[in-house]
Amino acid sequence: MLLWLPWLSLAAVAAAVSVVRAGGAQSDKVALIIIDVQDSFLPGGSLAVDEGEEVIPVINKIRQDFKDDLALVILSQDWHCPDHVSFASQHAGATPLTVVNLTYNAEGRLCRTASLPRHYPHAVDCDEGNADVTHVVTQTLWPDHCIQDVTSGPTSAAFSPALTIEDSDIVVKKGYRCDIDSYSAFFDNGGFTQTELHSVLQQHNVGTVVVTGIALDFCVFYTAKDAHKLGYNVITVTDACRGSGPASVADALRDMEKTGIVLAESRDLRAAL
Ligand code: VGL
Ligand code: ZN
Repeated sequence: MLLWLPWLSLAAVAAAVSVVRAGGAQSDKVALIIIDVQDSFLPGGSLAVDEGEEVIPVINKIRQDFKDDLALVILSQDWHCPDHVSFASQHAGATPLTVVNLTYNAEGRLCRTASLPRHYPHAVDCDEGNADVTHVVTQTLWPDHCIQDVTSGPTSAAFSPALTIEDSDIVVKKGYRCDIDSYSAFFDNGGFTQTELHSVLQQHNVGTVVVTGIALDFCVFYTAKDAHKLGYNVITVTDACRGSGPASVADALRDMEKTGIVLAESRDLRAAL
């Protein structure tokens, strides 16, 4: 059985799409990426991030201050089925933050596993003896959150009403496959499916992405890392992000910095661009 770590699979996908590192005359535009500023991650939400709401005025100000510099603004939207495989509610005996291994076959289909309901509609029968199982993805289980089309209550997927959104903004949904989670706004956690984000950025000749939002140690982190792997210059605006805990936030910041991602406070963003 091949151990399929998100990093390895994403590196493979990145190589396959063969992107040239940004910086040429063509790809000199800047995009603002706002990660998951949605009700479920804000106060009253089922997966509320401490001080998550404090990113909103900072992001709104960046939009305002840099309106002549931003070629486009992208909002990612975590967008899960009501019985999404990442929900602890779908796994017998599990509580949120339990970690499980999910297995996938060569076609990227989720294999039936003991903790899921017997007739779980998003899994297929795999035969490990036949080497059917080719990918193992480590999954942290979460409370139900960001459920498709839910617009109020703790599991709402709606963007915060306090967030500035304009008609020209592009919304990129992620995590919409019921059988695999997606922290990054580019690829799911198994590297099976790609969102439209990369092609949208390419169409707009974007070379630099400014990454903001929540959670810094999950979706912001994985999005920034994938953007870097795909060849973009990446700036993560630290005061425009909040994360789930101090230790994992510190780890994520250290990892991003080591990778070559620029960490900047919003007041220093002009100099970092
Ligand atoms: C996120 C956990 C599960 C995030 C999304 O936006 O960081 N975290 N789904
Ligand atoms: Zn999610």
